Amino acid sequence: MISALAMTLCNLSVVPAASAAEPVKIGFLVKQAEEPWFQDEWRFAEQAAHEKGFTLVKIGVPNGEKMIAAIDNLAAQKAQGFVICAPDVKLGIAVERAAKRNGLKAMSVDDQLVDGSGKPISSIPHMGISAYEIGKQVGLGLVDEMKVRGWKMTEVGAMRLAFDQLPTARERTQGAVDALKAAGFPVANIVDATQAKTDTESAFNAANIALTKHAQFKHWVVFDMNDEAVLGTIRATEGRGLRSDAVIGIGIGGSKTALNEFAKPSPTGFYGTVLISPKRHGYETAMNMYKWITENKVPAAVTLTTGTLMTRVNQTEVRAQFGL
Ligand code: FCA
Repeated sequence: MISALAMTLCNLSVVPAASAAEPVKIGFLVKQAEEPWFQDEWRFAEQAAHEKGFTLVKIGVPNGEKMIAAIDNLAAQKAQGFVICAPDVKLGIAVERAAKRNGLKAMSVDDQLVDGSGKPISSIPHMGISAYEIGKQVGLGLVDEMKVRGWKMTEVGAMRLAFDQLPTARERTQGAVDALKAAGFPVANIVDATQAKTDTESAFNAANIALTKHAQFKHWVVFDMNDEAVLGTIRATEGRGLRSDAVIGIGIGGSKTALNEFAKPSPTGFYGTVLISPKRHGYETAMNMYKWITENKVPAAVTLTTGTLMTRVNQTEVRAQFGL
């Protein structure tokens, strides 16, 4: 009797131990692997992998086809889950289906996946930035620096680099527009330049067209969804002979794209960025996925992270606050 009970207990304890012993493998899929922000996310996800002893599989997924192939490939490699920033948030249902089909847990980072009607997909936990608030910080930073420079707002053009099909991009720039308006910036001076893609080159091209159309402004403030787009716009202003004292650009991100600009011997029009946390987005998402797999602890449905305005002057101290 006792030995039968002991056997049962022993068997019970063997079951979870056996599954826990299976090596944990987690995918980290990003839309633009060449962008420093995503490389930082990967680096911090690797840190979680080292700490917990799981394998991190990093895959760039620049389009839908590559994305589906990557998810199927993860399953073939016996991964248990993945974190994803998809190339297009409208691929949400496709991600959800591919994960289900393969028995993989999925969570999104940065860009929240949506269904056919544009509603966030609730079965996929998400970590993103508090886009509108961070956009407002950008706008306030621009207003403050215009005051420092003693600019007359009527002589200033505000360039919004737009990528409105991506909700987080739209919310970020809307926050900046609202902060400018609240400070009395003339609405008629706000110019939209639409990016075809969210990279520096697309921003450069879009900004060039807008600068040609609106040559009347003496000064410019520049804002958009990330540092890469501000950088492209700043290069376009330089190409038109606008000096750094005539342009104030504030990005969002704070990774190498911004740091390289701050490291130049003299300031450029890239005045600042709102630093956001690649550590939280990389380390924490990977860790949450690990706990979901090993402890069945489902991550929070939505986590939104904050940012802090960083310039070449306060960069060391702001980065330290973020553990960078
Ligand atoms: C989006 C952008 C990235 C970064 C991230 C937090 O995915 O494309 O540049 O800003 O959000």
